[in-house]
Amino acid sequence: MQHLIVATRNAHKTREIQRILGADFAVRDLSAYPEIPEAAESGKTFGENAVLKATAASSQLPGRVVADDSGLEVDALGGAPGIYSARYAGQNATNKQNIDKLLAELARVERAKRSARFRCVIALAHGGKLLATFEGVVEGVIVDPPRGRGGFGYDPIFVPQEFEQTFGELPAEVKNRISHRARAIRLFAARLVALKPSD
Ligand code: ITT
Repeated sequence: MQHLIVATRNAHKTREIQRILGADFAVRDLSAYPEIPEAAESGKTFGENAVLKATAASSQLPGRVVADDSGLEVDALGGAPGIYSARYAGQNATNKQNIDKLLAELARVERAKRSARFRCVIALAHGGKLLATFEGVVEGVIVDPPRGRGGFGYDPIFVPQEFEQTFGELPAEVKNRISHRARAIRLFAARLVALKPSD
């Protein structure tokens, strides 16, 4: 059994990462460490923000720490909301408020031009030092109105390529096989095999 701390306060991410990694891993997140302050996400890319979160948390925690920075890039909006996905409609915005804003911005964009992708960068750190980053992407399109109650965030408006249903409608097993997060986490898990036990 491998123990892993995910430097997130988003329980949806934690659950997905646990399911993607499977029963060989015991995953905990920062809900077990309320004393650790929230890292400032001041980077300009998913990678920079993932590194900031992972190194800040791992300087205060034992063992390996990973952080996930992720979001949705909509081509017709020049890649927005991108790194601002969680706070697109403002600090503390709800998923519904973010989705409503995105669909309003896309109102005049024809269906054929609604391509988008989810991107996830996983940063792995130990003792405050970055060890590696891993990136995963899933391509798809934005649909309106939202469909399905599964997943979180923008899942009800994202249909992955080669599927008809949104991530909100697809079973969690399917999302966790093909998602941006699944791809980044699988690269991470493959690298773990090559790391020394002390890393
Ligand atoms: P932490 O920083 O504590 O990890 P967060 O939710 O603030 O949690 P991010 O800054 O990485 O994390 O923002 C990610 C946002 O991108 C998330 O809140 C969703 O709005 C969106 N997002 C990321 N992955 C997603 C997914 O799998 N499905 C739907 N939306 C997703």
